[in-house]
Amino acid sequence: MRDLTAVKSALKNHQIELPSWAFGNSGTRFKVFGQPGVPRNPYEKADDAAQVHRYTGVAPIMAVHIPWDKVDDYGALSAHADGNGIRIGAVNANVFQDDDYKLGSVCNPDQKSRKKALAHLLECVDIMDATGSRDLKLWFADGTNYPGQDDIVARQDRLAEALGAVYARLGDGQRMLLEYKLFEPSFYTTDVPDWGTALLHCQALGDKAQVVVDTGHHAPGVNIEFIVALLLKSGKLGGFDFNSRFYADDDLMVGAADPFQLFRIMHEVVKAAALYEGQPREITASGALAQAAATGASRPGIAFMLDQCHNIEPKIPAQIRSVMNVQEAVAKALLVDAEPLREAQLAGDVLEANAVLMDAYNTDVRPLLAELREEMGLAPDPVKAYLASGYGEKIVSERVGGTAAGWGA
Ligand code: RM4
Ligand code: MN
Repeated sequence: MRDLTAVKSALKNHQIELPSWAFGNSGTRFKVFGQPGVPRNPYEKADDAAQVHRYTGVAPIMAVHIPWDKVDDYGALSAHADGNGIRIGAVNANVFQDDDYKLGSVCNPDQKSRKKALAHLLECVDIMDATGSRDLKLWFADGTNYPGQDDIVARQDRLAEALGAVYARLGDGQRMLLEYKLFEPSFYTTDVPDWGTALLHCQALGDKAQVVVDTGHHAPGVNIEFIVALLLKSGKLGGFDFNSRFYADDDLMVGAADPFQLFRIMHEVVKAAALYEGQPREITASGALAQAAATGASRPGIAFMLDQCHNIEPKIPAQIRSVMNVQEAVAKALLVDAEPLREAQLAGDVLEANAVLMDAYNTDVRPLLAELREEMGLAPDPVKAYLASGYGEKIVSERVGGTAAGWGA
């Protein structure tokens, strides 16, 4: 797509979802370095998330994590977000921080622990009803540390049973997104370690169950865009948790470690016309999605979420930077000249096909994005505009007393 008006319009429609937990304190198992002015409750997290949207114009959604974001009145939280120009997004369940989950949550050999975990997952759907959220995001820390510790297949059966019960509870327009992760905290087996396992469960469940790809949850060197392409083709890509990693699940700012990988991922998304719900299809690819597009069947929107922690950098500008990094990758992906690329591919012209792709990647899209922001009535440099706003100083002086929110609290 080289028509710049179309590129800009796609960029305006593409929305990014922010994690509430990115605004609280976080760290490693060695040390959490507290930052002054961090939110003390979910309402203040929504205030901070709204700042990111205010300066980028494309991040009007904040995901919540339960119980970290537990409030008495979710309708009130939703209204508070709404009053700030954003809305509550995915509800992230947390079945990994309770003593009862030492041997797992829904896969635990002990039925009492399994029941407790399931009750929490169902409670998260109640919260979705109150907040109007579309997505329930499920990540399980379940697994084992030693060979023989538990039966791999029995654990899968327990997982399927719990997922089935949650699925049955989903209302119209609600989805469950199943997230996989290679290892950690378990070191021998993980019960949802990869996209194959997640896909099998989602396929068995039905249309409302989809896979979420956290970019930090793979072994080094895994070709993530391949996974993305196949999930898109099968209509089973529900969303992303974007972040960067150098070694394991580092949760650094997306696009910081490997902007080229992010571009390659977004290239697959753009090819599938999946940047936003109802995106017109520019080129016809093969497979289920192309057929769906041809018959006018609507594709469910993909959730483009960030899942990051800002341990040493200031949090709000780091989220703004992350949104900008995603936008840059999307802009470059939109600039890929689809027709010449396809011609080169069909002609077997290896070098030309690669050159077409690299040409888009090597384009400096920052002027285009600055122009886009000005068209949207925003400052061309969101980080600079935020820093000049005085909001950072304001929260440091206002948020005194109380307990700072943190990852895990
Ligand atoms: C997990 C997973 C989940 C996120 C938590 C905080 O590793 O990525 O998506 O909710 O971390
Ligand atoms: Mn994640």
